[in-house]
Amino acid sequence: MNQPVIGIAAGVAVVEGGERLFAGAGYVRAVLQAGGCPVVLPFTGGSAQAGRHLAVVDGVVLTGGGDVAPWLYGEEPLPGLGAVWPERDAYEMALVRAAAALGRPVLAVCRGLQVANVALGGTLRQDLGGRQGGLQHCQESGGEVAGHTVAVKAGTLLHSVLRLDRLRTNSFHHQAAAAVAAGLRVCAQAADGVIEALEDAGGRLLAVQWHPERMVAGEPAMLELFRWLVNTAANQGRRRE
Ligand SMILES: [Mn+2]
Repeated sequence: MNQPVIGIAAGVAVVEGGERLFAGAGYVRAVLQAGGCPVVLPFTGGSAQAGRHLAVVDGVVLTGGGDVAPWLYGEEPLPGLGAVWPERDAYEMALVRAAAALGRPVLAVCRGLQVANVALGGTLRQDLGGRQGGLQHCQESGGEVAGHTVAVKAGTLLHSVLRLDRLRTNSFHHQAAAAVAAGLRVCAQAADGVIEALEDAGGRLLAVQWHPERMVAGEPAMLELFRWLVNTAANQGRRRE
């Protein structure tokens, strides 16, 4: 196939009272650099749009953003929970399930890992903040700066993509996966045990808790995640006549 089309799930911000849907330029550039054709997927039409969007894209990037609503994994809100945006949660969870049903590849980043885990039946830690013995997972430094170390498990898809046993990543999350969804497995962890990456057994979902799109310039392995997505989309995307 020529250039696979990669849908980038839109983020949301309120600017001067107006709701804006956007894609971080880092995701767009990383998809382009990996050989894909990026398009932005708005969540506004709700979960019904997810299937239609997958009819026009070959692969998906789930992007960073706010917290996942805890009632989606059966919990009440705890004091450390941040702002939630239920409309975005509903769309992205439908997108994950529809992509899994169709076998379309998904690269899930930061919040995207949390969305994917919840969509497939897992749960989250609502707030890592201040845990005894915990590492700094909300770094003060910029996204291009590598923070804590992540250990990558041998024999995993992630290991075959990164070709590294360990790497230092940026870290901008205060939530993390708790119970891992059936069908997913842990493929990387930080030294404090926090889950830093998940993957599915079928090789169609890679989810990382860090932001690879912000480290592409300084760490070549980060682009490999986007290359995996684009190459898998070229093989597993929409059927071409
Ligand atoms: Mn982290």
